[in-house]
Amino acid sequence: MRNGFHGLLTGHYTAVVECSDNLFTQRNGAISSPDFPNPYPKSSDCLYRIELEEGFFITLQFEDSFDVEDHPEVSCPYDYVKITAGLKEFGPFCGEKSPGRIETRSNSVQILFHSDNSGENGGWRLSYTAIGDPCPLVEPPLNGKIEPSQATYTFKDQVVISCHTGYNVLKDDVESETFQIECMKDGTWSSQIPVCKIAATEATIEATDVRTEINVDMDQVAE
Ligand SMILES: [Ca+2]
Repeated sequence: MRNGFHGLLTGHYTAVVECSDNLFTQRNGAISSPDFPNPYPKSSDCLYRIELEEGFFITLQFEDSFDVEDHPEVSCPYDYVKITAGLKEFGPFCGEKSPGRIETRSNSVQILFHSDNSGENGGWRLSYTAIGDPCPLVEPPLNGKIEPSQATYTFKDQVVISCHTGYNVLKDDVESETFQIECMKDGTWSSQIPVCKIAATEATIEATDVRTEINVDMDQVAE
């Protein structure tokens, strides 16, 4: 046990741990207190930022092993984890009960971890994932198929539509072998599904623009 008033005083402690420049931009990741699973350093203010493209929603999952110094009567006066996600705030968290799963519904999350100048506690670790809203299920066109086939498609997922042999993809009066659509952040597809049209029996040979370009920049030829 510790002196009850000890950490309640505002002190001018110098942070001894460099942990305030942590930017995460991947859709999945793991974040922990410094030195985890060993006790975290004293007198630290750590800022971890997760910044993703708008349209993704970040979910945090704290591991069960959670140990941040607390106080039986005062809420997290010594050490704490605080989370800000857009206009929402979660925490402060301390004690030995893991915050568990936090669905922030935000593409931008800041995790602040503060420790005072005493105590020995194991700290915390979380993993995060980010996913966007789902787009409506897509059905392949008649005589065609879509790839990849998934139960759900969410923001950034792409689908390629192609047609069976003897058919071409027809989209906006243009025939092609495949057509790609993407699930957008508002949960709609970038384009409607094209149709599959019977390929013309007479081969239409378009003049191919064959150009031979010799691009030698004489200035850059050595010697
Ligand atoms: Ca402490």
